[in-house]
Amino acid sequence: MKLENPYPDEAARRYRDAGYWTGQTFPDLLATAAREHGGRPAVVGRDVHRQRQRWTYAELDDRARRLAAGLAGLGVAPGDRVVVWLPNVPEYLEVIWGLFTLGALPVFALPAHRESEIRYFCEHAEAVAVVTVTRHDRHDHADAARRVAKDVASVREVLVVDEGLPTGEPATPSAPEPDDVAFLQLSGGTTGLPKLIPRTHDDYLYSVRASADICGLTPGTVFLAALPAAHNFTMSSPGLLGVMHAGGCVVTAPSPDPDTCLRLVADEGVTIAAVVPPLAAVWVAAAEKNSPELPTLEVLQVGGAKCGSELAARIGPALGATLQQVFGMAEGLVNYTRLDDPDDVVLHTQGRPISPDDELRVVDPDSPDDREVAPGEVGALLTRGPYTIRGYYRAPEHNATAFTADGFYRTGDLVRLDPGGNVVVTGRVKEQINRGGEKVAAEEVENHLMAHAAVLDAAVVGVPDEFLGERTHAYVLPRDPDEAPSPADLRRFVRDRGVAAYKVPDAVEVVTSFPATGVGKTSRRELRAALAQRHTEQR
Ligand code: J2J
Repeated sequence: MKLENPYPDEAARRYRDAGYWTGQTFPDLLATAAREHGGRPAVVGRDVHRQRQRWTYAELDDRARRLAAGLAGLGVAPGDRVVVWLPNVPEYLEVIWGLFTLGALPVFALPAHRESEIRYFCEHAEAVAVVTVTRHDRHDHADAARRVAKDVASVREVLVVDEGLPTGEPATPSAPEPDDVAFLQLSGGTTGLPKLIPRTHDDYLYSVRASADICGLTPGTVFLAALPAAHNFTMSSPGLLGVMHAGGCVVTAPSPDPDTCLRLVADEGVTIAAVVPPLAAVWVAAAEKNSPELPTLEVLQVGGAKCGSELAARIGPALGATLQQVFGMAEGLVNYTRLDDPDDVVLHTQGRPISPDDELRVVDPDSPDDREVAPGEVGALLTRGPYTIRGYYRAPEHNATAFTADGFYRTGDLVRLDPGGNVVVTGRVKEQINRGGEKVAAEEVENHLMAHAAVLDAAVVGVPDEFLGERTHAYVLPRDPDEAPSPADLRRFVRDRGVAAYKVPDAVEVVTSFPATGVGKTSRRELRAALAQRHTEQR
């Protein structure tokens, strides 16, 4: 599959000439790792049967090729989309590498997603299969996937890892073209429906190699996958792919909690881990209390949401590790503080881009022609570069506003740049709530609430939260105030529609009218801003 919104020829040529796009593909990455690091451990962790596994690169390569053959036997073909809906288990790597080896395209769902999201991914990507587990997090994933398969015509197979994966004689890896789409990643989203992000071998693997370099990864690296493996941060910044590029070892954590993870750090000799700020906070608190011996831990990466400077300052002393701030997005651009940056950069900024050819423009969010603000001033961040998409998958209408005419992605983030080119994230203009790194599109949740027969209208806003940074608050206008559903009913209603728990509003407030937001036509944005403001004033 090729990109619907390809990089212009001139840009593609420039990225190749600069040595960013090398022509390396996913199958090449695994083949190289198996050749150069065959006997080294690739992944360590508890499998779907809770048995401890430790697979070398040679073993992982063999498993991937057998699975590719098994999938082919079921009729899965190169170019087909397959929704991967798995927790952090070693088999996660087996499955994604089996798909890459076959040339099928993973669609990376999160373990927290539920039936309605999986159904949507399957429909939108016309997936032929879903790979999942029987049960995870007290939820019957396999049953949900089977219901989806019954309804969505394209889905022919539901593969349940703990029931056994298909296998065959090791397949010869596929040979995709480097500008083919390698997979579909998920966007946090700002609209009613999540967007899918097409990433090519060339663009993504450039970001992976460069990230591994920036983070100083070596064959001695031991990376703890504490956040969901499918998240772009865990996958590629430098993540499990960066570690595999370097020949290091991925440790899969069954849960991100500090008991589990700090023990794994000590037992497995973890050198680097990636977390969101609320998780960093609980790890730090646990370490401050118990002073565990974590001699191997060199780097704690914190990203996905803003890491406040107070939390940032506690990380080094508590964990004995260097903090690295990471400001990235599944659409592309990733910024890192560098490991040798001075404290003021590491504690107070979200770092600078991977590539000299990442273009960052900071513009007045109210300017119709995207006028740049003065250097150092706050504005909306637009970006373009060698690993940032030029358009979402099958979303021409949304693309018309999400990208500028000259191909810059509107990140929706408010930032300023310091004199050293480091980005400081100060807020956002997009209609999204960042719930401790989990992204919630206000409109998506509003649509779920409005599906309730007794609801006339709903507006979902982010309100400050000490632990998560933000949490969600839904204002609901009932059709008939005398027969208004209760907040608990409405939260249950949203959950029962089969959406990820993190999208269920943290609080629901039933109101008789939305506050006036001035004269004339009220936009959703103004309404949400007024409601968020009202909440802040109440505090
Ligand atoms: C403030 N906001 C941040 C940060 C992301 C690496 C790291 C994170 C992601 C990710 C990723 C932030 N401070 N340090 O894909 O490769 C918010 C911004 C951004 C959005 C992207 C990676 N780090 N954010 O979080 O696609 O609002 O990617 O635009 O999930 O998260 O979200 P997502």
